[in-house]
Amino acid sequence: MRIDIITVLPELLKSPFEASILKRAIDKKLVEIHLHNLRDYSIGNYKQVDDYQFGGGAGMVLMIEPIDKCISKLKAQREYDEVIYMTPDGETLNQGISNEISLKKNIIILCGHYKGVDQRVRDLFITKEISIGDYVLSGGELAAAVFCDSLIRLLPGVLNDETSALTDTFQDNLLAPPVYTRPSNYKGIKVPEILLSGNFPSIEKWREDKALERTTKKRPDLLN
Ligand code: 6GU
Repeated sequence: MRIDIITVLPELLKSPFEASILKRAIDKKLVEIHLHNLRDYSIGNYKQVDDYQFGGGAGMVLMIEPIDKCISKLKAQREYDEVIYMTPDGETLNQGISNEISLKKNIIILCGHYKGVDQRVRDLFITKEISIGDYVLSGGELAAAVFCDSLIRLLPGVLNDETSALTDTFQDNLLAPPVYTRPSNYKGIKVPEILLSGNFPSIEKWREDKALERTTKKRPDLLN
């Protein structure tokens, strides 16, 4: 998979890909992340990428021309399956969307900023709009990092058996069951005995029961 990210703040998007699972995925060439600084496509001497909105009102709007230049240059080099705009008024991200997008080959992610982008960018170039929840971030960069993490960990070869995505919370619309590690008795607080029994069918049954119990209690909306 190849992900091209267009942003006015590429610095904000460097570190998430420089550690742990995401770094390993890049090192193993399972994913390519290409950051594009929108300012490199700006017009005029001031490197302008945003302007006041027509009709008045507070907040700057990202202009269409630099975005058009950047997207057109990328599209001239390869085919893209999706051009995704990160915005709080997009579709709320969930595991199903991540599963679907993780199967794509090439995607562009445009990070919104300030008051957003000129509506014509959305009308002309964007194939999907994604939000990561009902709260407002200063820009789409951290949301893009969250989205990319959710995609990359699903790519074949990124996770080992031990951290398999198949047992994740949400992958089957259930929260994950409780987990424990050593010591089995900490100041008198004991690990559930079943987990020490070596009886794997019973352990599996216990985990399923606990997953359902936890989901019923904490996220009953997932069971519908
Ligand atoms: Cl994608 N962008 C911004 N600016 N805020 C958000 C968001 C995105 N998702 C939730 N809040």
